[in-house]
Amino acid sequence: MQITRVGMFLSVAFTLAAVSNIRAETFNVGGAINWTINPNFNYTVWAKNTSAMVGDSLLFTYNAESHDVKKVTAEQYATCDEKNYLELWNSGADTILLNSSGTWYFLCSKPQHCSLGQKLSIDVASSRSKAASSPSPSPSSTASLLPSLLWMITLAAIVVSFIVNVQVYPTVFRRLVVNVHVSTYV
Ligand SMILES: [Cu+2]
Repeated sequence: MQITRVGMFLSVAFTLAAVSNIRAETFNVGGAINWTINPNFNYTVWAKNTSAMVGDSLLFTYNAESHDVKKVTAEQYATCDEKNYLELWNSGADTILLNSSGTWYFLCSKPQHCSLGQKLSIDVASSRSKAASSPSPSPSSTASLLPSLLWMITLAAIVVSFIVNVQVYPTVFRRLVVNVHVSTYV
């Protein structure tokens, strides 16, 4: 009975570790600048430094009285067509799930905002490896550190679960050690 619970602890730890390996990311559009008019800031250049993949999300943060977010086509993006759009968000804190690969286009539909630079095109890869292998101006980005970091989290989860098992079920653990010991030398 208790052995089963130890097994459950371990499987939960493994599941958490597995989930953390594929966990989606949320990118705050524009970083500290957020979503605004800033002629010196290029949102598409910002996007090239992210490595967005299907399942990730974009968070648009802005003053809802001054801005909005419209998902548009490539043509609407190129011409700053602020009237036509595919989808509109205007809460001031919009999380948009990137549920398909390819290039996504966004702009602010307030007059002149798009032509003043409040527009974003972002490439969404179908997998993290493709996103990481796409050309990036900064090769030492956090994306390359991510896999090893996730392995460390995985190991930590296993170690923590082990320690918890030892403390919660000391007798079971002792029995487990004996079993392992015995089976090793049989
Ligand atoms: Cu705007």
